Amino acid sequence: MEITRYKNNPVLTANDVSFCVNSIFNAGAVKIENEYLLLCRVEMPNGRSSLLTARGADGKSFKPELKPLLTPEQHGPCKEFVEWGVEDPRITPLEGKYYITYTGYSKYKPLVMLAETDNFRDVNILGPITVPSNKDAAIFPEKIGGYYWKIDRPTAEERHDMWISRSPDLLHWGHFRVLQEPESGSWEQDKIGLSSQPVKTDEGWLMLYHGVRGFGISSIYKLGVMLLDPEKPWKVIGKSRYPILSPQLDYERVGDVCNVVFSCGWIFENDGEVKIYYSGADTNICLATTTVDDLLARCRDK
Ligand code: BMA
Repeated sequence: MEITRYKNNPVLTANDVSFCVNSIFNAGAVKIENEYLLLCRVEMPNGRSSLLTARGADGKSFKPELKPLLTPEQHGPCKEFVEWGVEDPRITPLEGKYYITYTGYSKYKPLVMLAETDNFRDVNILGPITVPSNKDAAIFPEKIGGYYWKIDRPTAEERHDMWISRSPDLLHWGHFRVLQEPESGSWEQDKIGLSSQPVKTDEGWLMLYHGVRGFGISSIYKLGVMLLDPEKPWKVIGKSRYPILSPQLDYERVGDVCNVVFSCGWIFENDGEVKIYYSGADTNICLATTTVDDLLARCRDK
């Protein structure tokens, strides 16, 4: 059975934005004290994306700010790597700050950018933390074994595996290892990539991922969940056998890219509920809910 969609989906569409955008989708998510914050990708009329903050008090309704938090233009010396847009942010709370990993898109192909913020009003852009081609990255929310860790998806030579690496300072990365390959002959056989930032649970690091399979002339994007060893995060110790969410409703099937559910973030509530923010058809922002217990049980269903 799939996780529960919010009955009033979508929670945000282009009509909710006060300036002209083609679409709003693929939002990073974080709860700061009692405020829910989404950092949303907005595709501007010229087809290039910026990142826009939206805030809300209940996790179900959001008000977008009047202007983007991060645009390609404000990237100074890194501008050439993001000239075609900034996309798909993931947010990790770490050592009292929020680290945003996002895709910089340009003629050089996608790469992973890192920025830090205290409050989502001012951002400090730290620069690229991969070479192209790479995307779908997030940092772990604490050091493990004395290092920072990140997951990403290099796409060299047309392979689409998830990788993990470590760093002493968040800027210099090494000890690269393959974390997970797509499972042949299944719903994720063409490619997989990290979706949400990893979150610590009693059983290990939980994270969402997306899996893609081509059908006829198009592809279907679905969501799954994975569990990583608490001390050895390069070891996958559990993985959902079936997708936890797949495109079924009109707002997931029809849009700029049809048959897509894609997530960049989730929020863990104190009572065990998990709010998963996802986008349907690269065109809106939606909410689905489940619990930590349910996600852990799915990871045991090998
Ligand atoms: C991925 C990314 C996402 C997008 C998804 C589905 O490769 O480009 O931004 O949501 O494809 O189109």
